[in-house]
Amino acid sequence: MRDFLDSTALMGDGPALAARLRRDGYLFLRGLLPGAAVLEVRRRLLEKAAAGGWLDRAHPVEAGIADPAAACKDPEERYMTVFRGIWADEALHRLRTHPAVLALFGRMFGEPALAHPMFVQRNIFPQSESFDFTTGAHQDKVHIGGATSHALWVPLGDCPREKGALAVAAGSHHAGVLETRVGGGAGGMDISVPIPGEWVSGAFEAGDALIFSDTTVHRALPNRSPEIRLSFDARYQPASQPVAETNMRPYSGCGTWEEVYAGWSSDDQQYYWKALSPVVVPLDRSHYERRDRMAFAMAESGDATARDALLRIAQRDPDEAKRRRAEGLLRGLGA
Ligand SMILES: O=C(O)CCC(=O)C(=O)O
Repeated sequence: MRDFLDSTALMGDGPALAARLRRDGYLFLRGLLPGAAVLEVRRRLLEKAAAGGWLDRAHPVEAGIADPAAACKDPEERYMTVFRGIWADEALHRLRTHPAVLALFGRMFGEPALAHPMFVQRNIFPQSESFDFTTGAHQDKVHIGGATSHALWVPLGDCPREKGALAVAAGSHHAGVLETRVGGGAGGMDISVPIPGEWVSGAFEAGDALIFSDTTVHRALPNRSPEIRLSFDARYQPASQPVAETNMRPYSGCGTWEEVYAGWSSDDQQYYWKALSPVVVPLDRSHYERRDRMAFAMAESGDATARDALLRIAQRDPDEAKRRRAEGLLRGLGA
């Protein structure tokens, strides 16, 4: 797999960045965020991971070495118990609204950028024979909805390929929204057709960032290191365009904004989006409905690969009857 094309030299030129993003579907930028700020967030999150029992006590917390016996994943309850405190971290939230990030998207959009209030923070335990949560090839559009948005993927600390760096299929965004099947990794909706474009990836240092469009196919490389791979991915769009309501809430399972902000030491960046008066629209749920029908059919025929999708339905679907059905099928699969 070839290295990302480095677009750092274009960082100050919004129209040139936008043109390259339109052409390739991604931008790799070194040092978009100050490395020290990223490492400080890493330190804060690792303290919480250690307190939650995720780390190997034989190593310093800063090394981030996982305790394999603690391996867990979103949305399992033992993951969420620790994750809620991690996701609420105020320094983490401020990283995705860092002035350098908002200014970059503003330059590209030619208008103020809205950072979606909802964003994802990921803690990917090392891959092993008994554990794998490697993100499969997917597009974000089906999850994010609304107007065209762009993702910012930032590893919290250095992230060589073998620690599970992200890879994108350059040029794949030109093909529009592709067919999906039930997948095991994040989101549970993987591409089911041949993927257009060329896969590229690279080694990230603290502060480096990857931007990609909501129809750019991307996936993670497996985490073959002994460390937990910490990262966040947030989404941005021109503030004048509609945003799906699901992006206005805290991350699923993390409570209300009041609960998230309750432990903050300052109100800096709380409810920052209100000043932009975003136009909020419903999420087009048809992609989830299709995935869920497939997951139910798979589970009914005893296919345990539907488990992660069923867990998401059981914990997150707004329809109670679907949540119950997913719970029943999970019991049937022995989960
Ligand atoms: O970090 C990962 O493993 C997946 C990230 C991703 O899918 C995204 O940023 O949209």
